[in-house]
Amino acid sequence: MDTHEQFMHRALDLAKKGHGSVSPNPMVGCVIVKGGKILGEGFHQKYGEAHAEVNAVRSVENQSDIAGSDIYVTLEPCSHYGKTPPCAELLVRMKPKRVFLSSLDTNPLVAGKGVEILENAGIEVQLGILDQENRLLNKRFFTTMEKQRPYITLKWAQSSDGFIAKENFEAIQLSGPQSMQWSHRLRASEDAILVGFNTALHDNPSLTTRLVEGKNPLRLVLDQDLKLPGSHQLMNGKTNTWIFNEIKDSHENENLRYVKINFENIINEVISHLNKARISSMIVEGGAQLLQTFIDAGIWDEAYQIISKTTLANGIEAPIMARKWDRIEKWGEDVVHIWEKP
Ligand code: AOF
Ligand code: ZN
Repeated sequence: MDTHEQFMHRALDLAKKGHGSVSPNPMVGCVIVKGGKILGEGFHQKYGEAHAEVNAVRSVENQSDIAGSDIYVTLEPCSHYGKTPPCAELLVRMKPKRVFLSSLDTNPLVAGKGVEILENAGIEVQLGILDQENRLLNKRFFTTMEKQRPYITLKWAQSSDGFIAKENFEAIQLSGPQSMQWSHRLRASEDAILVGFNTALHDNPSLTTRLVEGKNPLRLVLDQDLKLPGSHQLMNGKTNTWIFNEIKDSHENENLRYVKINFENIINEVISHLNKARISSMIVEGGAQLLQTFIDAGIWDEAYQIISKTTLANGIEAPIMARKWDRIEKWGEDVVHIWEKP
């Protein structure tokens, strides 16, 4: 690793400290270096508050020392007046010699204008240091900016003979304890989780993170004709839930909202509501038909097929992927096929 990568690595490590408190903003870190030594550093700590560059500049006692320095930022400094003034202009005032960046900010409000401000001020800009690492870290942010939709993870468990459920939907536990832990951790890291009507009705899931520490995702359920019994877990008002349906639009209580959509175009309708609410990631947990709709439309980013040792002999067929998996893992007794992209 060269020196530039080392400092950018430090900036990325700082960025990661914002995990869980900056969404839907990106995690961003910044390091100010002079004479081979770190003069100051900072990261974006909380949504709506100071950006990484501001915190890094503030961390330097005598700000005139920043003149002639090298500044490492994991994202192109912003050029817009948002909740805070433009970071690119702040950096220009600090008169660094060079600015090193991981990735361009593909937010249309920025998209190259930050680099332009720096270069117009005579500052040398180098782009692309640890770009891939940063794009992976901020996969949710970049997906919302570039695809106008949340980052989507598909996930299901199936029997060794390819069934996702019994014909009569009788509840059956397919995945083992290790897979369950993983899926609760996944729930804690994503903003929302979607299930279809049959899954909600027959499995009566709670879709919470009760096995791990972490926030519950926004629960989303498709209930076209509002047939889900009020006694079901998804209706318990314990955590934020939206019921997509064709009948009404209303806020029932603090945690229960009905959202009217057109079921002919489910994926686009759901996505557009999530996009408006700035929900930047979603897990699709089933059932088979809903997962297959996302697979066929090619609208997803990662997929996990958890294969249990159990056989069912007949039942509801699991979703079919169009190509072979990218990675295979063993989680306890379960074999997991992972697709890293469509
Ligand atoms: C930076 N440094 O640390 C971050 C940036 O609403 P605001 O003002 O907080 O602006 C949010 C947008 O700013 C966000 O969508 C992204 O384009 C950029 N985030 N930019 O220079 C930072 N977090
Ligand atoms: Zn900024």
